[in-house]
Amino acid sequence: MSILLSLIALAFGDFFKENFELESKELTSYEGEDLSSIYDFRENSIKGYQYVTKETYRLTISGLVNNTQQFTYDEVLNSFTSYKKVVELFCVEGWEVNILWEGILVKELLNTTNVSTNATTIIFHAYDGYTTSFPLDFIIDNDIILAHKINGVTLPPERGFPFQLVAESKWGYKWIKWVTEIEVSDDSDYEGYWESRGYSNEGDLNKGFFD
Ligand SMILES: Nc1nc2c(c(=O)[nH]1)N[C@H]1C(S)=C(S)[C@@H](COP(=O)(O)O)O[C@H]1N2
Ligand SMILES: [Mo]
Repeated sequence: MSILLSLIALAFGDFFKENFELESKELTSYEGEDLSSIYDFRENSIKGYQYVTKETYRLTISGLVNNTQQFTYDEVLNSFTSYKKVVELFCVEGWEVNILWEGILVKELLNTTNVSTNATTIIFHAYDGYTTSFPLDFIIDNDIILAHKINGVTLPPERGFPFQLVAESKWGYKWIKWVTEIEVSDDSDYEGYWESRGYSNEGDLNKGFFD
């Protein structure tokens, strides 16, 4: 039976593509550059889609900081400047999407906490238990953003609402969705969900994705 269903899915291709609802029409190009669609992502999250409630959601910044911070969704959007970037996401499974992202600078979030001088690493945690990490310098030097919009619309739950990290120049598994916590750490050897299962901790696009 499942073989039959797979054959039908193969035959119909896009017919079976997920089609969740967006708050408005997504952009198809930006400053002359063609964009992929929000529907071009393939879904392979470790625990499937996560539905985060905006009202009870908090973004926590913790670890090696002098003041731990907690922000509501609206506080994040209203207290920090948003920036736009067109960045391509490449999954190790061999697909990619070129997307207009809009979000706030992670370093501006960190600046509210007074980061300890011995911090080296930023560990991101998500609603589904997923984690990934980066050198602190990577986050600061590349103006890495936490996106709340994708192709001009609010991230739908299926795409990581409320926030997805735009880990430019890194493989897709570093682009953590449904971010709940940003932990400042001195553990440079920390390994996230896929990293602890054999994928490169550096996760650089211009290198292989296995360690
Ligand atoms: N919280 C969380 N973030 C995640 C993942 C996940 O399973 N959970 N999967 C990662 C992977 S492997 C990729 S390629 C990108 C995009 O995956 P998507 O198409 O499933 O959104 O999200 C990344 N972020
Ligand atoms: Mo992926």
